[in-house]
Amino acid sequence: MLVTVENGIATRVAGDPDHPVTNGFLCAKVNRYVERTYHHDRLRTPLRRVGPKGSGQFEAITWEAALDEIALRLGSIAKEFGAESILPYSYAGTMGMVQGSSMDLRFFHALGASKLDRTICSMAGTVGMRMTVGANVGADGEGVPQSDLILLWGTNTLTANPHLWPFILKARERGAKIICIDPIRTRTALQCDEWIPIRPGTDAALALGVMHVIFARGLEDRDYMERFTLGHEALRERAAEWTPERTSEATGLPVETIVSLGERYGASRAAFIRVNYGLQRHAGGGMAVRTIACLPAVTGHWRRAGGGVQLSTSANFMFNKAALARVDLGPATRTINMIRLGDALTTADGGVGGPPVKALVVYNSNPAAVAPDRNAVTRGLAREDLFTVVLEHFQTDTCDWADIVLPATTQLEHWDVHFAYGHHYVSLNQPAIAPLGEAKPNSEIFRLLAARMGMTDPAFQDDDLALIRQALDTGAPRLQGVSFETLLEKGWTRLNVPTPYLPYADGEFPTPSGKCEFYSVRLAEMGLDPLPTYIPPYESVERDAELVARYPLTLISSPAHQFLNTTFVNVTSLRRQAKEPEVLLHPADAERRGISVGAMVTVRNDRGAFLARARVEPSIREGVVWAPSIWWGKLAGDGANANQTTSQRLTDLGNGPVFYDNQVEVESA
Ligand SMILES: Nc1nc2c(c(=O)[nH]1)N[C@H]1C(S)=C(S)[C@@H](COP(=O)(O)OP(=O)(O)OC[C@H]3O[C@@H](n4cnc5c(=O)[nH]c(N)nc54)[C@H](O)[C@@H]3O)O[C@H]1N2
Ligand SMILES: Nc1nc2c(c(=O)[nH]1)N[C@H]1C(S)=C(S)[C@@H](COP(=O)(O)OP(=O)(O)OC[C@H]3O[C@@H](n4cnc5c(=O)[nH]c(N)nc54)[C@H](O)[C@@H]3O)O[C@H]1N2
Ligand SMILES: [Mo]
Repeated sequence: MLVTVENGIATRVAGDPDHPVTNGFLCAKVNRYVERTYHHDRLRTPLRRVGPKGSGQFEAITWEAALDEIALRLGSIAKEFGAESILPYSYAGTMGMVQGSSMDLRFFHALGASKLDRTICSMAGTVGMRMTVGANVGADGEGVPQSDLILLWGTNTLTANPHLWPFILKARERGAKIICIDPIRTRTALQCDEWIPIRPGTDAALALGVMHVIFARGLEDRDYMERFTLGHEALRERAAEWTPERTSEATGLPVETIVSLGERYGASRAAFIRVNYGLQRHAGGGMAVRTIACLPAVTGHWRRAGGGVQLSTSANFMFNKAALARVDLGPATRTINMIRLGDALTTADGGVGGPPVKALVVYNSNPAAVAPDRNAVTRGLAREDLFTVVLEHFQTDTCDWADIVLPATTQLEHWDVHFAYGHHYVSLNQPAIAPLGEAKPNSEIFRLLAARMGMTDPAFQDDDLALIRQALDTGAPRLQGVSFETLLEKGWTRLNVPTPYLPYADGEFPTPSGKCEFYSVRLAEMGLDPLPTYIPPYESVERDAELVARYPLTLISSPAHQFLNTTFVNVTSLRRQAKEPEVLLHPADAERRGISVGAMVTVRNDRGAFLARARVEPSIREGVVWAPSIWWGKLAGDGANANQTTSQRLTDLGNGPVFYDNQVEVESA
């Protein structure tokens, strides 16, 4: 991202035209980063609560007063209940190593606070990849122009990852077909050659059905399987069970669709499968990703540029995370899964044993809106005896529950270094403007807090530039040639991998066996099916017919085009485009309920409810509804959002969230 600065004021942001992936353009949201940065609601001073909890009434205080109060309260809570009663909470506000995974972690480690298992986004799929190919490393998007078939599988590319699109268009120019597998006909599906409206949570069944067709037609690459995979005979037997008829029953897709997909995938030479995180937000999300990840090893597509599966490229960025986090600064402690925040705040033992959570320190996250089972989270945040600190740009839903709010700098105002999860370039984030008001970088805030709390280890003296150098200081071959100096030169540097990068062209899978593990000993040891398998959603006819009878619609609350999780919801121009909370229904589902276009409806289940304006279009699978998300509760008419209805249950692998494994009913309000 390039920033134009005039007289110390940022006036424009633009994509770097020289960057091979950014390619001169930014996404719809980040295009508005200047508007967001100078928004009249930007927090400019520390704040202390003056009204009742949740009222959002604050007074401005000095940094001295804020830091003194936090140090005093955390100190006395640690003394009375043990430091594990303090819980940090952070996630994707910034994913920079300096502002999200360094001084903050050092501080909480030295304090002896509970650790946070940061699972809310990607863990099911990440573990699914690890168990299969060995790491969350997949095909290179820069190979896509050489693909002859593209499957956008559970991903809304034009919204969530638009920088992949130009590569897809190049492949299309050369004759590649693009297929979108998604219960919703998203703006991405509209641009594809074909839309496969799968029943949510059944992708593993579809992948097994595709394998069935491949084996039945003899379209597999035997040589690749024999040399580079483990358990291909067992996989062949498993796939044999997944006839197109059985697959059709599980996925709700016609037999012909399954056969045709299997034949085309099997006949292609270098199919690119972009799975993303949307499809793993179901009970069997880990297995779903694992099963799909087996496909290019069955057909040998990993051999060729443009072939393979990409969930992420992130594991290629082998930054020196241990040196940044310094877990050695403190004692071993308990770990709390961030998805279970509702439980953690409303039980006497944090939900996992040990002391109650008495202090919550939030940064880079808006848990009052993004965490599942929002009613439980809110009950927790409302506790009079909970001391809550939030580091933020804006007074979010979470800030409303805080005792102290601290103003943080934005991307334009601080240093950082970034990994990526869709490409292979390290980015340096240089400050373009001075911090607004009294805002400080997260790193500086935790440095100051460490000093206030008497933490004298030299690790707390490192400044942001030292932290960037430490992040890059590793022996990892893929980071060779990536240094602070090379990054300063043009802002970004490609990892030390070829273009395009073919991670598994010659096997070399980083698994225990060195092969792609169709059969996984590790999964067997965990008591799970060692072979790819279909695990139905929790809230499905297969597992809970009674619940599905009461709540027959599956709610998907994936991102609105204009929002980045809850970031940007308060940016006026973007919220205007998003209009108001909406829910998309299939005409047949709307008719059955007497719901007409534009009607206000209640979306509800046993966990909670929210209001939305009905959109009625055939661009969604029957039985599925879509609420573009994630709204700030307080910017929605009823103070509610989709997470009112989502559950704290966990996925099969990685203890991830099941946001879209969520049955609801919709009725006129
Ligand atoms: N504009 C925008 N871009 C973003 C984000 C954002 O909030 N806004 N968030 C960023 C983040 S943090 C992430 S993790 C990524 C997420 O980006 P994606 O991985 O693309 O994930 P989602 O948007 O959650 O879901 C993508 C699609 O999966 C579909 N889907 C849901 N369930 C299933 C299923 O069971 N099977 C199949 N086949 N499809 C299913 C949904 O209908 C949706 O269209 O995007 C990043 N980019
Ligand atoms: N229902 C439903 N829920 C979901 C999802 C979904 O699809 N549906 N998606 C899930 C996913 S994939 C994810 S990743 C999570 C994301 O959940 P979060 O990580 O909480 O992401 P955001 O909602 O964007 O909130 C990030 C906050 O960090 C702040 N921030 C940004 N930069 C900085 C900084 O430098 N310093 C400080 N102190 N603050 C900063 C922003 O102002 C913003 O308020 O939500 C999850 N929740
Ligand atoms: Mo995410």
